[in-house]
Amino acid sequence: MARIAIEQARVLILAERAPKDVRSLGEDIMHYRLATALAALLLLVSSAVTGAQEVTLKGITSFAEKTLNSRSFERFIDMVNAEGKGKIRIDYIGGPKAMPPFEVGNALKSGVVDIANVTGAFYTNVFPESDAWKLTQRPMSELRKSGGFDYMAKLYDEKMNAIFLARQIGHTPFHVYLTKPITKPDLTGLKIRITPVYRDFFTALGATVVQTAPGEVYTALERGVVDGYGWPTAGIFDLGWHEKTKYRVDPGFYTAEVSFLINKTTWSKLDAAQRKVITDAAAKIEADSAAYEAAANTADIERMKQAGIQTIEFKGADAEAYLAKAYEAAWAGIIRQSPEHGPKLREFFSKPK
Ligand code: 173
Repeated sequence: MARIAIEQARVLILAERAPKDVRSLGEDIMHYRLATALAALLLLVSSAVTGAQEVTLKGITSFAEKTLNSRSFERFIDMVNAEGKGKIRIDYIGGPKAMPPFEVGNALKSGVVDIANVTGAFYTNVFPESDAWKLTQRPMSELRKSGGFDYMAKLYDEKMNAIFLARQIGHTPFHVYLTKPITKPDLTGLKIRITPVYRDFFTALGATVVQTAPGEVYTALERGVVDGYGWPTAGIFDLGWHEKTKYRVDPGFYTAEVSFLINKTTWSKLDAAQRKVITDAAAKIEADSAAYEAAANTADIERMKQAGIQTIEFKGADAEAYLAKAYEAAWAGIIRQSPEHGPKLREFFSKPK
């Protein structure tokens, strides 16, 4: 491309010289060199004025488009495309209709997509420790200083060829939602829909577990394939699950995580200005997430009440035992899968004793 431009400029400059009969060979060579240098200079100046070409990144979300867990990614894309005009833009490919959620991790690793909105539980096939984000009991701002974030960032680099940009969901617990009541923390005899987030805990509570993507939950409830499911505090109205849900179990446990990741090879090709557009927008979303989630959770708790969804609440020592079991079962699972990194992550992520 640059070579063609230089050649064209050289032809134009050379056309300006004296008629052939009054030129020497030495003059011709000198003219040729001068023309080449001038053309290259012109090209340099014009690209410095116009800036680098606009780069387009392919963006995917692992949650349904325009639903709670995708909305902050959509806000992020809008910010990048507005701030990055002429420099960088994200082409939003969409959600699970474009790509199954459990394939997003591999697609990001291989560069089939450049940027993804996804939770660790959906790519344990690529990087088992990713599911440990749910066990953070310290804010991201603290983890970014304590070394906990850097420890994970190194694993993202090594295992996933990815860079972790921002955690857009990080202040919301998960719950058990049921179609049948329970009277104590015991799911014996119940079939519960899971992802890796809930597997160890629900199994420890005696449930029979069935793993599905969120897009299959409604049908599983409708057909009675499951008696309940795990999900964060907010979002059950997005896909109509409230129609089939009778109970929410409190307290909630863990802290849901949904984050933006970018392919490292893609990242390495961006210049400083393009990277700044991305990191500024990502930081803004992470900083806003607490307020964003609090509003969504308050609204959905009220909406569940209005919809007649009853709360089954464990209190006092029962609640404590329930939560202790949740963390114990999950850490045991993480450490079983990653004896090397699991214990380190537990130290970084757990609340001070
Ligand atoms: O239940 C799920 O599909 C799941 O693992 C999850 C994780 C983070 C946010 C929402 C759902």
